[in-house]
Parts: sequence; structure tokens; C-alpha cells
Amino acid sequence: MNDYTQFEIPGVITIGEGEGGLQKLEVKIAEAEATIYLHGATVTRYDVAGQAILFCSRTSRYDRAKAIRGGVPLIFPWFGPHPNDATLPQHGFARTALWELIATEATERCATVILSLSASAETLALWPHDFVLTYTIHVGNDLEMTLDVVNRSDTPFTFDEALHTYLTVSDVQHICITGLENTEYYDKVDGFARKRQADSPVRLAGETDRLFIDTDANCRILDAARIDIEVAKSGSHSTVVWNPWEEKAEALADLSGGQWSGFVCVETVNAADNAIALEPGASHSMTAIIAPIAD
Ligand code: TA6
Repeated sequence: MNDYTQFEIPGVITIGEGEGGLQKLEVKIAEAEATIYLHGATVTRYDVAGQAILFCSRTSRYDRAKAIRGGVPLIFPWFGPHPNDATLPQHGFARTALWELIATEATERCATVILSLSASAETLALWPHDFVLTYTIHVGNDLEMTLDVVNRSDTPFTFDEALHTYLTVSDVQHICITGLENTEYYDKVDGFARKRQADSPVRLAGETDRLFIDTDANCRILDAARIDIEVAKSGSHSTVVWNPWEEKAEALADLSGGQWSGFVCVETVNAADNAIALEPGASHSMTAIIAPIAD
């Protein structure tokens, strides 16, 4: 455990041992609370006025070898399986790396946590490029997360990235998602066939795994039995909607026990056609803002 006591803010940000002995920050500001693990820089909890906005599996593992199942895992530098080496970890290495806490700050209505990850011998063995990631998390009436990528190599590199957000819903069979109408997508459930969303909200009636491309749209998860949630974004041109449905979820030890219907992933992404090419010394920024929608 690193000594981060200098970054604690009394009554707002505390740092301690979480599940599995992993180091975490607890944030409490105005009506909001959040939990952030240094493992994968994973925001595992964001509650507003006592309502859980993010979903985190109650059977998630908390060990350095595996991503936390839920909250907002960070995907970098490839999305999904590695494009040409299936032995490499799915979704890259950022979500299982140990991130460094570099700053905290608080105003009356917002607490800020800044984490960083730089290239290392471990990452270079998986991906031969020098980089620095900076992840800025603002906790308040909404949850704003910004991932900045800097190319510190002397050659260009191309990467995928995602804020793989799990959102709590009353029942995934009874929600709809607006913002993706008439948008092209790759349907992972149908051999990555390229399709086009109808001029209607996305509704889920079975396993759903769609990578929407060339979309800068904000999305809304409309849930008549619960609060609606907006996923706003900038610097992102792809959006993923995912739920594994019952059979696949029950086959995952870290997502079993009937949890499948209680979440939907609406992910803020740059992948596939929207992968980011970065020149030496250049940087790129992607932001997701998760907000409960007052009636
Ligand atoms: O974002 C959707 C997805 O790519 C799905 O295909 C599924 O694999 C999901 O990510 C979760 O992946 P994980 O490696 O966390 O089980």
C-alpha cells in the first residue's frame, strides 16, 4: 500500500484498504458519494442522494490479476480481444494496472481525484509504446471522468479506449436508451455484422453487444421504475451498449446470482473505425459525464 495520506481531505476524501486488500478512496461531497480503487483506476460506486447510479457486481473479484466487475473499468489501449494476439488480456492492461494517485481537491459541491499511469516494463512488453495516461474524476451532482492520453514515443501510435460504464437499472428488459437512433453499429452478437439502428430507442430483449460508431451523441437510459440517467460525452465517437443476458452472466462467476437484469453498460468509447491515432508528443482527451436526470 502506498502512503497517500497527504492527499486525504478531512470529511471529503479518505484513503484506505478496500476489498481484497486493494487500496481505495472514499469520497463524500454534498449529496454524492463515490468509491475509487487504485486497481485499474476503477470508480466502483457513485451514489447521489442514496441512490446507486453505477452497478458493481456483488460477486466481483478484487485481486490484481482481474478487472473489477462493475463501476467504470478503464479500457486501453485495445478494445475487446487483442487484434492479433489472443493470449494478451482482453480490453488491454489499464483496468488491471495499479494507478498512481497524483492529486485531490475539493470545493463545496465537487471533489476531484487525479490518477496517472505511465508506460512501464510490464506495459511495454504488451504494447511497445511510451505513453502517459491521466485520469481526472470529478464527483458531485454528476460524475465526470476524463481520460487524457499523451504519446511520449518518437513514433505515432493508434489506440482504442473506453470508459466501460455499468449503470444500475430496475430491469434491463424494461428500459430504453435514447441517442443512438439511426446510428450504424457492429453487432457482436451477430458476427460483428454492420447494421443501422432504427429511428427508435435501443431496447434489449436478449444478449446485446453493439459497438455504435461515428456518434458523438449523449445517451439517456429511461427507466420508468427508477431514475433516468444521462451519459453525456466529449472526445468520443463510439458508444457501446452491452448486457450479456442471463445465460452468459450466470456463466461468469463475477456476475452470477441473477444480477444480469440489474444493469446495462452504456460505454463511452473510441474503437474500431474511431480508433485514435496520435502523433509523437500529441495528446487526446475523452470525457464521460454520468448524471441522474431529475424528473
Ligand atoms: O463492452 C462490451 C464487451 O466488449 C463485451 O463483449 C464483453 O466482453 C464485455 O465487454 C465485458 O468484457 P470482460 O472482459 O470485462 O468480461
